[in-house]
Amino acid sequence: MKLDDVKISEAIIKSYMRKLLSVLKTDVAIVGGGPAGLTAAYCLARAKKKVVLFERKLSLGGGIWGGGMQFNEIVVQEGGRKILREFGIRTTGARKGYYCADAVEVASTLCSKAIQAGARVMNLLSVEDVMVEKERVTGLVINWSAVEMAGLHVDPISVRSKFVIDATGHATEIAHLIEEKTGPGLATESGGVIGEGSMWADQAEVLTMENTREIFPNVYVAGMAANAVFGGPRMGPIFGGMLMSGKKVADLILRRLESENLR
Ligand code: 48F
Repeated sequence: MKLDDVKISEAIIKSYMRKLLSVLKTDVAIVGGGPAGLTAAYCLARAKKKVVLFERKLSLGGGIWGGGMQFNEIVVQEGGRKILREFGIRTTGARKGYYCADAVEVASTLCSKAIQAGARVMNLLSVEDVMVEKERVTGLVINWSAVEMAGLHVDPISVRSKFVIDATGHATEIAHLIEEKTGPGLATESGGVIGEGSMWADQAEVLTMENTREIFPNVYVAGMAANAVFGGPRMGPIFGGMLMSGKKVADLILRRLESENLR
């Protein structure tokens, strides 16, 4: 068959537009495609919920790829290893309780499993604001990352979602946006983003799980963003807490969706 260059363009545009139209209204919109966001996307999509994940960068995976200081290996504890196994990702036991996984295998597998489970993953799109109606978040405001990077004066578009997950990592961007726009109404002691503490992996891993919760009506925080919002310490290249936080946030939202359907 003789290839027609314009037909290639037409195929891409039609297919992308179908995908974009399908994410205008979802059950859950996830901001950030690191380990927490991707795990949440996979768990929610597997439960047959309509999920979209927006990622600013070209590649998904957030902080996974570089492992620790560019040694492309990550460490997980027992709980994280169990989740990696569910994804079919291999681990090696360097020492009991400190299991290693190949960072490239982890990033690529989380990404492909989330998409194959049915999550829509939109890379190169940045979330620049939230929609707030009657003191609850009802959706997200998105724009091309290229527009953001170039600082162009181009208005964004909006997507509606029943729930939003801030999985933006250390930057905790959605929580910051909500605080800026609506005042100190977050579910923290100060009502605002407290900010991340210094390195203390042991505490950070425990607190990541505790801090994975709803921080504003309809908005949940997961992964490193959960610690940053509540003032928990940071951690190094240990990723069990990120994976478990992604699973926890999905479970919390699934319960909410279920109870709202029963009403
Ligand atoms: O940073 P990231 O990997 O977050 P995470 O899932 O995991 C944290 C670990 O990687 C590591 C750690 C634990 O060991 O300390 O840092 O909590 O992924 C966050 C992703 O969110 C994207 C960002 O590009 C990154 O890939 N992101 C951030 N803000 C936005 C965004 C935004 N406004 N719109 C779209 N994507």
